[in-house]
Amino acid sequence: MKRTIRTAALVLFASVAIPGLAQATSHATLQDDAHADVALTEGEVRKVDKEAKKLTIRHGPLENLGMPAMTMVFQVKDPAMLDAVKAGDKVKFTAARDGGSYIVMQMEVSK
Ligand SMILES: [Cu+2]
Repeated sequence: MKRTIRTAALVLFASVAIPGLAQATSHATLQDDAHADVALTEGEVRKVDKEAKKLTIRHGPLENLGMPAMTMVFQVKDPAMLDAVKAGDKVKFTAARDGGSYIVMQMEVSK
């Protein structure tokens, strides 16, 4: 009898705890997508590919994405970003993840 009660309590706990966990996870994802209060990261444009609408950027750590410094290809939120920079330009930018790709959300050219 005691054992049955304990099992029932465990099942009840699991059914309450697991949806709570799922909610916390999706909330964190939404915050990343909204990139609220994401700090600007420094980078250097290595390549501008206007046809593919992509930028290759050597970037510092992107803390919101848990990414260390590296050189990689980004898509751009606004194609006008491709006209604003050329290879060798120093930039400050924020990026977000969209499935398997990364998108420059905001970018400033450093003088
Ligand atoms: Cu990277």
